[in-house]
Amino acid sequence: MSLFKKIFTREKKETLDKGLEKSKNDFFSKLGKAVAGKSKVDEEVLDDLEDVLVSSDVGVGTTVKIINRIEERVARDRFLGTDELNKILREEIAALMAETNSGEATEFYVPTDKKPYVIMVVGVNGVGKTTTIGKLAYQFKKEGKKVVLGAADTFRAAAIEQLQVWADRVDVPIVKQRMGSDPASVAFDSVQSAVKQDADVVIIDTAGRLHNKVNLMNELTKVKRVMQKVVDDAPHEVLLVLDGSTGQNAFEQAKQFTAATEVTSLAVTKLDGTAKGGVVIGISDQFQIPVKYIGVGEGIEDLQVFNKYEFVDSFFK
Ligand SMILES: Nc1nc2c(ncn2[C@@H]2O[C@H](COP(=O)(O)OP(=O)(O)OP(=O)(O)O)[C@@H](O)[C@H]2O)c(=O)[nH]1
Ligand SMILES: [Mg+2]
Repeated sequence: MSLFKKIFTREKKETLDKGLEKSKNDFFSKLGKAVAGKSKVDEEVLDDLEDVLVSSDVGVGTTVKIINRIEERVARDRFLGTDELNKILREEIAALMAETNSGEATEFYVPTDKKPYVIMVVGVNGVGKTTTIGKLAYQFKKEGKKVVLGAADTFRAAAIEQLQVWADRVDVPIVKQRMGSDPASVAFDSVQSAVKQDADVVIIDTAGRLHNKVNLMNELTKVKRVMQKVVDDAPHEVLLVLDGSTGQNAFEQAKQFTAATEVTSLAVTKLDGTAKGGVVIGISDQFQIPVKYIGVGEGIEDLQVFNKYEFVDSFFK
């Protein structure tokens, strides 16, 4: 590993540690209260632990799995001290996460067998789609990739301007039309432009706000269909962005989107400044679709490739 890589990895870890600070403080303070004055992990401690996990946005389904695992350990070992609970939780959550599809990668990566690799970014309004696209473009460019952005959120003039700001900041080309124009037409132009420029990756922004959910899903389907006229297996990735700070709402959105349209990867944003970071554990466990990226701040460097081992390590440090 080069010296640069080592420094970068340490910085990544520090950003993650800092981003998860609130979630960790909140979780361990609740856990501390749950075991206060108790030396043994018993039925009551497990009940309280269940409440702590649920109220930390891990989600009911995943919480039940974690509690079951710990119950098995309690049954196996005759005496389990509350002083060991932290270590046990860490081990059981790590074991549970190891079984998920999420978080195997450690670095930003664009597959080279698809050129251009087409990423369509979806999600409800305000979750961090445009910001995530800007941060991704920055990372891909840093890897030496040729990136094109497509402003297919034509619902608001400000949405196009915001993507333009990111395109300028990262210094990558953007394809756009006027506000109110057909998003599918912008997506078509974007993919076509990427092909002409021999780009490695094209990232398409879409609107999250439409008159209703059915309209939104229909439009996303149309955007997909139209870009297939240029690259027949596009989009190669449909990235659903979820706002981690909304906790259980993020869960709900993931459920609704994955039921209505094909989603192939997830990004969970705004993990900094929230106590709901546990939602990443639940989302990784409950969905077959991998969590690929996490947002840990508003800055250009504040998007990380989600790695479950690093995440658990940071959470229980
Ligand atoms: N703290 C923090 N803020 C974030 C993060 N990601 C995005 N944001 C902020 O969230 C707000 C909304 O982000 P956008 O990228 O505009 O979200 P969007 O999904 O494109 O929103 P619409 O275009 O309105 O649908 C902005 O103020 C971003 O700076 C993150 O990881 N951490
Ligand atoms: Mg946007």
